[in-house]
Amino acid sequence: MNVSMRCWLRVAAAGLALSSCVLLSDACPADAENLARSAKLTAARSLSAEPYAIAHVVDGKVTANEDIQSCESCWAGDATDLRDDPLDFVVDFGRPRGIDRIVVTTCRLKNQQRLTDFDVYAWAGTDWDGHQPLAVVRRSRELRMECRFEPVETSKVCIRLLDNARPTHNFPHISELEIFAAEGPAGRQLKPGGLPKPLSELSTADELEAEAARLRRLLDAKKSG
Ligand SMILES: [Ca+2]
Repeated sequence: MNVSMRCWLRVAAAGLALSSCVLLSDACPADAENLARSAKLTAARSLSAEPYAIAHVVDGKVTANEDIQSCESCWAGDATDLRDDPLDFVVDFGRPRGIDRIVVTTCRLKNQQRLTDFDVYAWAGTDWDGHQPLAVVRRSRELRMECRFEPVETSKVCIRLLDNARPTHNFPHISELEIFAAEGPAGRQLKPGGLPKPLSELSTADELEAEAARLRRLLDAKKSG
């Protein structure tokens, strides 16, 4: 792997603090149904300890601490560096649902926010729509990250965890996960195409150049827009 190229790609990707996600601090309506509660939850990699069971992300309990040595009512990922190998957290509704809002709440341990960067993708019938994430969050300092997006109809979403504030960029935590039904009809047609390859899987010069070119285009569009 070309280390300098990977570093450049990381910096370029970090600069793409896209505005597709609006972080809000207001609470969700009390009567809104959290679709994640009845969904099948699957994480690609998890910390193998009962206190961090995946069911904790939908138990309605948000971690109250700010800086302690353990995080109650959370799920946690493993020791892999998220920057090289993003961790996919999949929420499968079992049938198509119209959605337009997701709330991901993390926690802070040892004064390190345990999730700061993630993308959200929708399933497009036969594969993920990797072309256009539903939401993009970068360098968040909010523990409760609420994202609204154009309504889509999908049977599952993938939350791709990309980074946190730990120096070793691992052990991401989710304290609570909420996904809400859209009030209106779907306004965007999803297109299957697959999730973007993580940097660790870009092995050839052509793949690295293609990713660099993609990021340059996105950077140029952001600077001009
Ligand atoms: Ca919880």
